[in-house]
Amino acid sequence: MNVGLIWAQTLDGVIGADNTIPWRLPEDMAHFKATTLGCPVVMGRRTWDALPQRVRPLPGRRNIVVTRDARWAAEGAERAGSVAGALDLAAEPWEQTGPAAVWVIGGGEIYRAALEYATTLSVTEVDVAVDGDTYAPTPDGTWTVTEDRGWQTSRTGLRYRIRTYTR
Ligand code: VY7
Repeated sequence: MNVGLIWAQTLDGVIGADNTIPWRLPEDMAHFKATTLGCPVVMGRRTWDALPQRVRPLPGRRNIVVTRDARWAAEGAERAGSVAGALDLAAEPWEQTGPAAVWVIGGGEIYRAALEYATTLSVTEVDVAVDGDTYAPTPDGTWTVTEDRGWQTSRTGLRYRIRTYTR
């Protein structure tokens, strides 16, 4: 099973501020949905809490939430005590066969713990300057950019590009 990480960041690497994403980019949300639909998604408990109630759980995907709190439970979510445990859960066969890929969808603490298991990174770079408190990991020399759709302009006016790293 391939393990992918998917995030959107500013050029400085900011992914969040006060448990929210400090910009609006509908094209990136569409990319996120198209990429993750049908695959299990792994997220931290803070990211789960940050999802709007109307999209919680994210529809059409197994939602696996990482928390150290053994008593935590939420409708539509499965709990795991660690990222490794979440990836084990995600690998279990769902219908006939196991999933081709699992996507780790955040946040910062979970990306850092999951990076060692990952073979794919989908990184949306947003040309915006915002103050943040949560940062993306920096891909090291083991990663190469294997897809780059180039800079685009959102209908919101923000410039962004979506790149894929593999190793
Ligand atoms: C998370 C939402 C947040 C706020 C409002 C709506 C990349 C993104 C994430 C996470 C963007 C989100 C949503 C969007 C997805 C819809 C449901 C509504 C769906 C990430 N590159 N971008 N993110 N939803 N991890 N990586 O917007 O969700 O998928 O069904």
